[in-house]
Amino acid sequence: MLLWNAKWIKTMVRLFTVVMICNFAVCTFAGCGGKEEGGEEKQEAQPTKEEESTPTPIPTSTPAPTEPAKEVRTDFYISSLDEEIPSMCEYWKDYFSIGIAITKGELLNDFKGELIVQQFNSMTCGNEMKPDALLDREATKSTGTETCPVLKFDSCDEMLAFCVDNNIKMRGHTLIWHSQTPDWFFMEGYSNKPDAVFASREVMLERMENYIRLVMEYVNTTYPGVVYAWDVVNEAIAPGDGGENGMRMSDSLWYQTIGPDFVEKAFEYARKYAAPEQKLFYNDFNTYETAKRIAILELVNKIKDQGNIDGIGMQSHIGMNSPTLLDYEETIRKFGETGLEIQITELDINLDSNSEEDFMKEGTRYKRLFFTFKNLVDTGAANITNITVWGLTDEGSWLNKDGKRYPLLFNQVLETKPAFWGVLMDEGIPLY
Ligand code: 9MR
Repeated sequence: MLLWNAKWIKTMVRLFTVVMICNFAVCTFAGCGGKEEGGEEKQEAQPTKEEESTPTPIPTSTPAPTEPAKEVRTDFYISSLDEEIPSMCEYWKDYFSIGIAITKGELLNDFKGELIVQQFNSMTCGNEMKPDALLDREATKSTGTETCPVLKFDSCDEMLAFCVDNNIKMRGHTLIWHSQTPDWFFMEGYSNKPDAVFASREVMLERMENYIRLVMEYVNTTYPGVVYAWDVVNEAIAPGDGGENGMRMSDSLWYQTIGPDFVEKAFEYARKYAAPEQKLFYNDFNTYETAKRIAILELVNKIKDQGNIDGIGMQSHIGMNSPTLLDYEETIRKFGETGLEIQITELDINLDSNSEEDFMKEGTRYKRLFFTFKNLVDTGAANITNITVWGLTDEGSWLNKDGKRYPLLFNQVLETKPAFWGVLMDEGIPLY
C-alpha cells in the first residue's frame, strides 16, 4: 500500500510535469525530468530470426564467469518523457513489425506522437478509417448515385500523413464490417427513415465494390506505399448466430442484403483494386474458440483457393487467464498451417486491478505471449508478421469505460509498465 502511494505521488508529480510542459513549453524533454532512481537497464541482445531456437531461448540470467554481473531491472515504471527507453520495434525488427492502434487526437499530441515514432513501425487507425468515418451521407445524397457513395477522408488524412512523415506503415482498418457502418448505407436511396427498405443484392454488391475501390484509390494515390495490409472483412464469423457456415447474421446487414458470399465478394473486389504489395486480411476476435476457429479456417481456405487472401488477423483482446496460452498457441499453429500470414491485430489484456502484483503478472503474460510468438516464428510454425497493441495508454483503452482497466504497456503519464518490459523479454519480468 505504502509502495503504491509512493508510486501514485510520483505519478502525480509527472502528470504535473507534463501539464507544465504543455502550457509553457519552457524546457526540452531532456531538461524536464529527473532521472528515475535505480533500475539501470541492461538490454538483452536483440533476437534475429536466424538464431537457432533452443529449449531455453530466453537469455539466461546467470552471467558467464568472466562477464560482469548483470543488474536485473527492479523498477519497471520509467517515464518515457524523462529517460530513453528501448524501442520495441527495434528489438523485434527481425521478427515482426510492432503496431499501435491509436486515435487521431492521441496521435497528434506531441508527447504521445514522439513516443509512438520511437516504439512502433506499424499503425492502425482506431476509428478514423472505418466506414462510418469515411461515408459522407450528405454528399452521397447530392452527388452520389444509387450504386456509388461519396467518401471523405478528413478523419484519417493527418494520420496517413503522420505515417508518411515518420516512416511508419499502416494497417488499413477496416473495409467491410457489420459494425460502424451506418444503416442508411444498406437502404434504397440511402434512406435513413424508419420505413427504409434494403437495397437489392445487386445494388449492394456495386456499392461494396465502389466503396472498396474509392478507399483504396484515394489512399494509394494520395499516400502511396503507406498501407501495407487491409482488414478487408472484420468479424463475419459468429457460430450460433444462424448464418450459413457459422456466419454472423442477426446484426450483419452485409449478410442480410448480399447473402453469405459477401465475404468472398469483398476479397474479390479488394484484390482487384489493392496495390500489388498490399496484403489482404480476414480479421476476427475470440479466434481461439474451437467452433469459431474451424469456421474461420473454412472461410479463409475457400478465399485462399480463389487467390484473394494473404493473411488472418487475430484480434487478441484477451483476459489475464483466458484463453490459456495453450489454446491461443494452438490457434496460431492451425492458422499457420494455411500458409497465410498471421498478424496479432488488436492485442490487449483486460486487467482490472492496479496492484503492483497484478501489474507484474500482466508483464509475465505479455512476456509469455511474445515468447510464444518468437518460438512459433523460430520453428517455422507460423509466419507472424505483425503484433499490434490496441492503444497506447491504459487510460485511452477502449476497455476503460469504468476507469478501472489496465490492459496496455504505458500508464496515463507515459510511464512504462511491467507489461512493456515483458514485451522486451526483460530479465526482471518472470516468465512464469
Ligand atoms: O477502439 C475502438 C473504439 O474506440 C470504438 O468505440 C469501438 C466501436 O466499435 O471500436 C473499437 O475498435 C474495435 C475494432 O475496430 C474491431 N475489433 C474490436 C475493437 C474494440 O471494440
